[in-house]
Amino acid sequence: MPLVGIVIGSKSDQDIADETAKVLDSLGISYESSVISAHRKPEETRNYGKNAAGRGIEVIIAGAGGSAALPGALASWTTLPIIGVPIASSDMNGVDSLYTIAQMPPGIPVACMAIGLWGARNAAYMAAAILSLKHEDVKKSYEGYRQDLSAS
Ligand code: RP5
Repeated sequence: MPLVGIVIGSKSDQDIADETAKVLDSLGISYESSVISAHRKPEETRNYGKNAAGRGIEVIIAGAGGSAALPGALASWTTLPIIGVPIASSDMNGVDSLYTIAQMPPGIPVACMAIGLWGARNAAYMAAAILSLKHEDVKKSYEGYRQDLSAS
């Protein structure tokens, strides 16, 4: 059963999901990947958010571009930690998505990463940090990565 659910708002966001998946693979963290649009597939968005915890998902990474409702919409259906990645798919180059994801009103938080590939990578590391609180194997691989980073 995967620990992390990667969700993107469109197939056109795939490079962001791939970048996150690459980091999760390098840390040995299990994940699943889905394409669900908050505005084109509202029912699927609800079902994913409602059922994720019951399926064993512990962290959701949600990437979306434009007026990026997906991370907040998922957060409205679950108390799992949601990590949002703003994607530069519009003429505003992701600043629109950054503001959308970061500016969640109090009570329904979304952790907002950097725009684009940096954010995609950091979303995986943030997931690792959260999972490290409970999973000793993840803690070991994430701490190992941090030590290697420091040494390099
Ligand atoms: C958002 O709108 C998606 O996350 C994507 O970044 C952007 C454009 O989507 P497409 O028109 O390429 O499907 O919903």
